[in-house]
Amino acid sequence: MFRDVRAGLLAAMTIVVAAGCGEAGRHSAAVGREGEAFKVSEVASHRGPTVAQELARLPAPPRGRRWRLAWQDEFDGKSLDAAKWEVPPDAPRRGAYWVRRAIELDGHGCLALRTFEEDGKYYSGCVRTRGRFEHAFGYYVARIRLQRQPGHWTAFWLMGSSVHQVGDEGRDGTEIDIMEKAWLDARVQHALHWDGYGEALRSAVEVVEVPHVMEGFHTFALWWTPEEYVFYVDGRETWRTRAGGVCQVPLFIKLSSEIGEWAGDIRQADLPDEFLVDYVRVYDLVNQ
Ligand SMILES: [Ca+2]
Repeated sequence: MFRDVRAGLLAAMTIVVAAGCGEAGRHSAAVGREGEAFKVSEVASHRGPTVAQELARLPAPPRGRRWRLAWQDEFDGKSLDAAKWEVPPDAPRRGAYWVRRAIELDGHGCLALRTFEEDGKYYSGCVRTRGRFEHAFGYYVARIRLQRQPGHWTAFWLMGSSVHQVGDEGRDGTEIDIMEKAWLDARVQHALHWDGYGEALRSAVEVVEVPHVMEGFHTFALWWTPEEYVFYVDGRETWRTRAGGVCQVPLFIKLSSEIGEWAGDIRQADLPDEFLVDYVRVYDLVNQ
């Protein structure tokens, strides 16, 4: 994914800390920018929300419309569902490698993308829904526990082949980075890239601060409409933009970990490290 760092408006965010993937764990209350405490989780088991619970928390739909689940993977099985996800062929990626053996289900309801070192070479992984689920508009959400070590960055993003086309701004294809995490502090990046990756490349980037984002699981989401993009962390709006004219074509979902200096020095990392994804869900607006 293209990397372009711009210091952005810092948005103080609330947190939801909970152990995930079905494991019991701790959770804690959080205080938002306005000082109000938010109820953390009504889920006694400390699991993430069910679809029914999440539906009740989604942003209010426009009048006469309601949300309906369009696609999901809860990662509850023993192996990655090949009907939902494509794994790119093992290949070099930015001086390291994306390999299939970096990808597994952890047996506790999560997809694990592992970053590891062998014989001085570094490996990480990527999965994508290309050719399986390519979709325009809707509410895209993933529940994630971020990496712990420096030198690699994780991302939940949308991509399509038409992003490489130059012209018509981002309407004919935009890389939408719902979450990029290159830092081990509170910063989270949202980004849009369009008109290819050459001289015509245009980008819009927002960096927000999410206290305690490095602890436990958090949801990262995008509400993509024909008119605008709205980004969320833990259900709280973090960025709203129409940059690039808003993509009007279907995109596929990607989850990835990449090695690079943007995220620090991988040689300082205590490996293996992992990036856990409890679920990815996509909701559509439909008529009531
Ligand atoms: Ca799960």
